[in-house]
Amino acid sequence: MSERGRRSAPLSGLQALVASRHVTVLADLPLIASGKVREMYELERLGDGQSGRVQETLLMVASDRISTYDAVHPTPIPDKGKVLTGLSVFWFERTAHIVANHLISTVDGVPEEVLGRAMVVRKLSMLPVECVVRGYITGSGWKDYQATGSVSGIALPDGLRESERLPEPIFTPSTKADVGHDEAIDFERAAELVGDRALMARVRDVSIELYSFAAEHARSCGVILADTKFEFGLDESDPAHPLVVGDEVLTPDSSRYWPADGYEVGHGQPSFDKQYVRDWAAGYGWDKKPPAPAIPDDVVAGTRARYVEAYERIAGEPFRAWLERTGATVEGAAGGGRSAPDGAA
Ligand code: Q0N
Repeated sequence: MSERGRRSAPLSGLQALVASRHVTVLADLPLIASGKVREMYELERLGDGQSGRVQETLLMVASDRISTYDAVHPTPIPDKGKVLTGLSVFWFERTAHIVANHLISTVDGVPEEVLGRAMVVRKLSMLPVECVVRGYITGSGWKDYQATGSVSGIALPDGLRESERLPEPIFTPSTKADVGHDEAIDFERAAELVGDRALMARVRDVSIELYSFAAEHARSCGVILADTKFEFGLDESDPAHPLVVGDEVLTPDSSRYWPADGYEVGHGQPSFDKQYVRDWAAGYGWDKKPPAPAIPDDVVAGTRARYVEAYERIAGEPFRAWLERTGATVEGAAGGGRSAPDGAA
């Protein structure tokens, strides 16, 4: 095909996705789900030599895409996918005493080109509800409270002000809408959708425990975890621990993190990670409707620094340590070098 023909040929659906959305195509791996920011690929069945069981596995890959106001910007934030994967793994490792999780490995079975931003995970039967826990009254919870005095059927005290800490964390599930916004539901509706009220009660209790554990840790790092969302699944091949938390956990994309410094009740709080983009977009005059505008270099750099700061504050180690443990390539390195092992020149 001529140069000209190649350029003018219509893109296939997959090529268009890759070109316009910074989606990584991994050779041979079937893409089974593509979200705003992450992709899920099917992997080979992992044979377990010990037990003779086979485990179905997936590869979850976090991109550097960023969304604000539900729209994905055309400009990626370098290393964002690695920061979010590193944070998710940090929390998976520290919350395994609360509930089992789907993480298998961030090294074995991960293709080189996505090292640092991918996880091999167990394939689960996902529950059809999003498990939101709120410790502060903000966002859609604040709207619902103002309209009804309740959130997800939970009556709250009178006179709460925007961004105020709740007397105790509340479980406010929602349904996974295919298009548009998730719909808030109460516990009973969630139990109906899941088809097992006792299981849903366990999911609620575990969600609140995960939130409380993480919020306490975050607070000690100068960060408020206002709310967060979990997705759970069942692993029928593990009868001792069938309930498993999946997806990403306690990342800035699945949570609202606020700087504790400057926290003030009575108005919305700045986002720890996305505030530079939101402030810039407001000044730029974007109407918050898609398509989202390209982000200028200085705002990209400031936002990248905030993600790295979030990692370092919460994980308590240099971001470089994550890159080194996973053998990730360093974006900044000329020619895309591997991160140097400890002690290497
Ligand atoms: C799964 N999602 C929705 C875009 C979609 N461990 C698992 N097993 C089976 N299915 C899923 C998981 C997980 N996690 C979850 N789609 C499939 C959320 N996202 C995840 C990232 O990619």
